[in-house]
Amino acid sequence: MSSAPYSHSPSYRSSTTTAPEGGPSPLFAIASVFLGVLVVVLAFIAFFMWTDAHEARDAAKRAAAQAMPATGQHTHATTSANMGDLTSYAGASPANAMDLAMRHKAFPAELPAAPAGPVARYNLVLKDVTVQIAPGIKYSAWAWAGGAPGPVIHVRQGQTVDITLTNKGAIPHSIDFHAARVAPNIYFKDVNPGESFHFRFKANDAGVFMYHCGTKPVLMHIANGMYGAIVVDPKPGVLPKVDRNYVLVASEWYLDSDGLKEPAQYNMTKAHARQPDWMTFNGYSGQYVTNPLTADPGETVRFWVVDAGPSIDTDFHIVGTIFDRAWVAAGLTSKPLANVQTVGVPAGGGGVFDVKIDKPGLYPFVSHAFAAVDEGQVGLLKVGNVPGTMSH
Ligand SMILES: [Cu+2]
Repeated sequence: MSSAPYSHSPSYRSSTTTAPEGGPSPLFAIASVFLGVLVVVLAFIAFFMWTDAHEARDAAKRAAAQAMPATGQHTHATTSANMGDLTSYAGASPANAMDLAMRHKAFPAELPAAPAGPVARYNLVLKDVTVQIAPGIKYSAWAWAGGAPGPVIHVRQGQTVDITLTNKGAIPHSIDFHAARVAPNIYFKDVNPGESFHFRFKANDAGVFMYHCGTKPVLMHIANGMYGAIVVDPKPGVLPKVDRNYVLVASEWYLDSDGLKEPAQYNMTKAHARQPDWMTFNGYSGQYVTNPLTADPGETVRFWVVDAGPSIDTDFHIVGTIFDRAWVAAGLTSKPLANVQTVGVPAGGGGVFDVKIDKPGLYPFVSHAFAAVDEGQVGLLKVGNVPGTMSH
């Protein structure tokens, strides 16, 4: 795209520099008549092309209208519902926000142990639940029995993942595992309210992957809290040993009200505009600022980061240090980047980051796209026994 002005300017210059000087010659007059005819012919061609395009557009509109019922009741429900406006509720907080923040029980970021044996069984329950996404901010979520994100699933490469998905919500939902190589129409199918669905897949690819509800409109189901992370350990010896493992799921929230008195609901207009009110790690704004993740000086810490989106990337960075190793896109079979400052994790993607910090202190981890920090995508890694917390 940026080369367009350069490719245009030489031809513009050459046409001006070769224009005839002085009075018109007979040859120039003939050329003018010819050009005049050509313009008329071109105008006709353009008119017919426009007519064709117009008809094609009408046909596309008719096809889209016919396709509408097939996309399900949810699309219909959301288009007829109040879509909301772009009024921002970022930073809304009650008078006792600090007290609430201190009392909030943080989502456990420590990577849980992978189950032993050849099969890892998980029961996942989808539920309509009111969650807190920031101190004093309530949100009507479609999420999991424990809120959003869903439980961290941890398996070993080659293990069979055995999933039972139970839908205790009011509308159909589904689950899409990015770690699976399976036919989506069979495995990621909609599960009706009150029903369960059981399936298995083999975790053949190591890494950290997103899982999410894939029911339409997917934007709304993810934005409402239906996402989580699955860690697939590679074979022993592939990754260097570390002292601590933390899992962070980045996401954003789009609100139709401040959520202080009544739970806020999803706002489709903001979601389409990609203008969130809150952005979080593990579902709650700044929860690891008041409840920092910890490490001892000299330890190596591994962060398994998934960006659930639904639409905004996270630019992962730890203030005051540099990642010793970064597996971009979590492809653990390739060589990691060494000594990098900030690595983008795309919406729907993951990354693995190793960092060794020798000096005691409070090290903020952020999405360095700083609007994300203002909206809550920030936490602290507390290295050593240092007092207090800090905001960044
Ligand atoms: Cu859903």
